[in-house]
Amino acid sequence: MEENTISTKPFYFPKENKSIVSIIGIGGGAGRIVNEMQDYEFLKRYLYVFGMNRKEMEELSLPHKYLIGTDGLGSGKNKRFAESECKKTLQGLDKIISEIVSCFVVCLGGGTGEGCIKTFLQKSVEMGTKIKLLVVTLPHSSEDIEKRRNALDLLHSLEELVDGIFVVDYDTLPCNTISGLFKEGNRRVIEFVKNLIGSIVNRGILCFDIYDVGTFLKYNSDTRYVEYFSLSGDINYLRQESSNLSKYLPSKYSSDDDISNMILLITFNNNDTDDGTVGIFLDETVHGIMQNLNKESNLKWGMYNDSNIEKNIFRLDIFTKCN
Ligand SMILES: Nc1nc2c(ncn2[C@@H]2O[C@H](COP(=O)(O)OP(=O)(O)OP(=O)(O)O)[C@@H](O)[C@H]2O)c(=O)[nH]1
Ligand SMILES: [Mg+2]
Repeated sequence: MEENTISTKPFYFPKENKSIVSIIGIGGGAGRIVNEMQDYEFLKRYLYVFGMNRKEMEELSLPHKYLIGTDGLGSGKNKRFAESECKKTLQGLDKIISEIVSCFVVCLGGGTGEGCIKTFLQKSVEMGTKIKLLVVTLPHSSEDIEKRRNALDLLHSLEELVDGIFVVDYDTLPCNTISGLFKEGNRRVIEFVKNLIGSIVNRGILCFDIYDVGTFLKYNSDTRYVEYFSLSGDINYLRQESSNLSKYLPSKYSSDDDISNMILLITFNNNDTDDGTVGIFLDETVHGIMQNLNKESNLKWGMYNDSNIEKNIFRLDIFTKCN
């Protein structure tokens, strides 16, 4: 059977999947987001999509896509139906869910994603996956208040099954149209996944490993929610911005002191940027960030090369947890 045709049988799985990472989109919106992640060559091999709507899935170009249920006609917005179809076709999921890092993407608010996510997560817990990440979008209030409330309740009930959660809340995005919201939602989910997974699987100048991310997620903080933002510019700009990082965090955090855990990824053009500039940048910006953080906070940093970045420009990808 060709892998890029959607199977009418419940699932088709490759025989061997020893991948250290799997990124799994469940439902229509999540499927489109994960499909878009193919733009990044290094992510391609980790991508999987599951859905119930055959027509929607035919529009995706990624090779590993699987139908939940047998008819491909959708969930009818019925979470219970989606859940029971998902449970029936669970066998073989252990070939796709990685035992090392599994990242599940769901756009909350629909029948398929909301109906199936718990089953996937429970399977991952059963398999003993070391790092279980959940990335969700929350429906906009204008879509339906009740839908949003249900999504928040479901999200709360999933907390105990995962190590880390990243939320893109449509109510907080600066967009006026639904298509604008979805575009920005896609972008934010992709940036988060690309940069966090990239820090593990890409070789850097000063690298990160899975246990660094595991420590960030599991220790020194009671929350599972991760905040993420990115800053990019020259030394002067970054020195100034990094002196008050809390302005990039949700308003419930009042100062850099609230940050309990941080992963700082520094990316620049190592072939072009002068060593002296890198040294000053590290001394001033990175050291400055460390000094502003609470003494008990746990900071891990890594350095990566990107030859597409302009000379003497640095990008900081910042993941934080706040208590
Ligand atoms: N970022 C983004 N969000 C989307 C997109 N499509 C839908 N959404 C959001 O995702 C929510 C759920 O929609 P779907 O992903 O289609 O739902 P589903 O899981 O496929 O479930 P059903 O369609 O009910 O079977 C919506 O309420 C929107 O808020 C998309 O293409 N991009
Ligand atoms: Mg859908």
